Amino acid sequence: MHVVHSPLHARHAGGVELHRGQLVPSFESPDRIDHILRALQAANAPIGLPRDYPIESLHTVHDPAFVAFLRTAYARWQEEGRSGSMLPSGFPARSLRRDRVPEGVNGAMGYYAFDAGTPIVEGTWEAAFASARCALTAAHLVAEGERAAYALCRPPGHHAAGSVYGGYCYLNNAALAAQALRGAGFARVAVLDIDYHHGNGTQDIFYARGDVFFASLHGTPETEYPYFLGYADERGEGAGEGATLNLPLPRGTAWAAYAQALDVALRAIDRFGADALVVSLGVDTFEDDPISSFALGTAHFVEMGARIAALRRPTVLAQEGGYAVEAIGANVAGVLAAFA
Ligand code: Q9C
Ligand code: ZN
Repeated sequence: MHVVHSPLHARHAGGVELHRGQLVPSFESPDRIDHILRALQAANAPIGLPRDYPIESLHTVHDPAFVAFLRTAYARWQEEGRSGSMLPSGFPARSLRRDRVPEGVNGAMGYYAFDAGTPIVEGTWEAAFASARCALTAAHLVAEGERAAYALCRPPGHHAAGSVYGGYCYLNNAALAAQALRGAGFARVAVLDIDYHHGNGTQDIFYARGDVFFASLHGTPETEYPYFLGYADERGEGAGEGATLNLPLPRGTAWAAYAQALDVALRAIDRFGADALVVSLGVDTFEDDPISSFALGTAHFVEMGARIAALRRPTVLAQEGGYAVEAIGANVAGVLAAFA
């Protein structure tokens, strides 16, 4: 199975995040990718660079003004004499909704972000755009006839909506891949999000659409990030009514309950009649993940991949989270094994 990877991911480095009241080095670190690459090289997977795409190819799911903000934000920050990580400190919360982008870069940052855990550093744009190109390339490989392709995306994407970033995500790689598959002629596309955290961005992008099904298994938003979306009663709206399926699970969920929920999601995708599948592949469901609370072991990721591959749909897998760096390679390779 083709792996698409760009070394430009490493340009996104050195960021800090607000974590339990402290500024700490970002859990979403470049060495995650080194570990995944090593595991995939050991499995003899063919690894290639992403193709070139113009910035406009991001506008299939993202607002052009939002993309321009991400592209120019760090230069604007430097013009104000600052360095290090950009983090927002004020947000248009429920009582401040004017839906107006402030002129200054600090206000604009708060307008577009939804947390103080997603730093923009000097190389963030380059890395995020390269990550999106990995997903687009994987989608086009599948459109050209590959049975499956894996985009080694970093930074991840599923928390980013059309004009909102957060949760370590800037551009929504999985949504870009799903939309590219639609554009290539797959009439019905399903996104299966198995990251520990709810894929609020992907859900939002496709919420009112009946042609893209979104199914997600995740830690319940009652206690888990991103807190405000991912409840079971979110089922889509308008033409998308019934095309969103949320399966929130309690902290501590282990394989037996997880596997049952996974089968519910897979049956729904099958019933939807998906012509192609995008998997938001987070492995932060691992028992030793430092910021998550499920209890899956490395062997369970192999079983997970086998069940997903049994859907027998042309499949793009895009890397999302996973922060237990020592195990991330084995866990990702475990899911991918059934697609090899
Ligand atoms: N600072 C993904 O897995 N955590 N994103 C906020 C700790 C944010 C996870 C509290 C977790 C985002 C792609
Ligand atoms: Zn996650």
